[in-house]
Order: sequence, then C-alpha cells, then structure tokens
Amino acid sequence: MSILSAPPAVSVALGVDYFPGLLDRAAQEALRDEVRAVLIEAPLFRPRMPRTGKPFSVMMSNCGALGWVSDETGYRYQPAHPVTGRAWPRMPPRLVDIWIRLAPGAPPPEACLINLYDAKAKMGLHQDRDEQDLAAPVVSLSLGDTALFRLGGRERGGRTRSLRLESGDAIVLGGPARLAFHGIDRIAPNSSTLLNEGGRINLTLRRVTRRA
Ligand code: MD3
Ligand code: FE
Repeated sequence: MSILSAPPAVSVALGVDYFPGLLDRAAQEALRDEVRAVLIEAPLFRPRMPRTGKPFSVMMSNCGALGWVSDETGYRYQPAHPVTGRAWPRMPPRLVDIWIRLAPGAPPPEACLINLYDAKAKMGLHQDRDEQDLAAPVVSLSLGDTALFRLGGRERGGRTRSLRLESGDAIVLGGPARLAFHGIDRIAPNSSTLLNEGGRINLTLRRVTRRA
C-alpha cells in the first residue's frame, strides 16, 4: 500500500466518512487471503445473545490483541478465542495501514472483528459501546456480497438511512456517529465474485482500551 493519505471521502453524516471503492480488486483479494489465513488459526464461532443464548445469524472471529465475543454471560473483549483458548492471530499489517490512513492520529487498533454473513444473515440495530475508548473511531471494511446497511442516530427509534456497502468499501464512524445505532438489514446474494463460497465478510477495526 503506497498511498499513505486517505482518498476522498463522502461525508454521509456528521462523523460518518464513506470511502466507496477504497480497495481495488487486487487489494480485496490480498485482504481476503489474509482473512482466510486468520480463520485457519482462529476458526469462526457462532456467538450467542447474552442471557437468552439465542445464536447470532453471523459467524465471527477476530485478530489483534483483543477480540469481541458474546455468549450467555455477556458481551466482552478478551485476549483468547472462546473455543480454542488460544491467543487471537496478530492483525495483518495491511489492516493497520488502512487504520492509519483512515483514522490518522488515533491510537493503534487493538481488535479486528471478522463477521461472516451468509445469504440469510443480518444484524439488528445496535450501538457499539463495549470499548473503553469511545473517542477513537471505528473503521469498517466490506468484502464480498453487497450489504444493505442501516444507520440511525444516537437514540433508538430515531430516523434511519440506508447505505449499500459493496466489496472494497470502507466506512469510518467517529465523533458524534461513534454511538449511532446501526445494523445490516440483508445482503444481496451473488452480488460479488470475491468469495468463492459467496456471502459477505465485514472487518471492523477498533481501539478498545484508552491509550496509557
Ligand atoms: C456505526 N458490523 O460488528 S460495520 C459490528 O457490517 C457491526 O458487520 C456491521 O455493526 C457489519 O458491530 C456494520 C459498520 C459499522 C461498524 C461500527 C459502527 C457501523 C458503525 C460503530 C458505530 C456506528
Ligand atoms: Fe456494530
């Protein structure tokens, strides 16, 4: 990755910068292959809802120092895979480079959550608030099938807008958007040829702890 500054962004709302086509096909393929390698070391697991134990429709894994997990006991970040007990694989340097380009000045990312959506998977409206550092933005990268992404405000029940996230797109949520409600309504099956098995991978890079 030779371009060290961020390409032009579309400001979708205050604190929401959208980078359509940030990654060209070659960069998407390289990232896809790195995610595959991570998933060999840290296999996908199916998270469950706190209390009820209801399974998520997405499968997850992580790389980086910390990984986000969810089970009957709650949501949390932890340094080890919930099934294998092993440390998460290191974050691929190309992900750290993207973070530096899109979140200049933010402390280094500690967690990369990997979400895998099949044709039927979705994610209900929620806020990301399990991080101690809510000043740092969240950087999201999409690979594979297009997703219909829904973005609201900081209050549940407010007005929302929809955005299509395509393979290679990035979106950065910071400032007033950091606590915005958001979710994935559905994915468009077979809209991309990047993943042989179909589906969509979302990578979400986050700073979790406050910088020392
Ligand atoms: C807006 N993932 O993992 S990424 C999640 O596509 C999550 O898998 C979705 O929501 C996905 O928590 C959406 C876009 C995104 C990520 C983080 C945000 C939007 C956000 C944090 C605050 C506001
Ligand atoms: Fe989220």
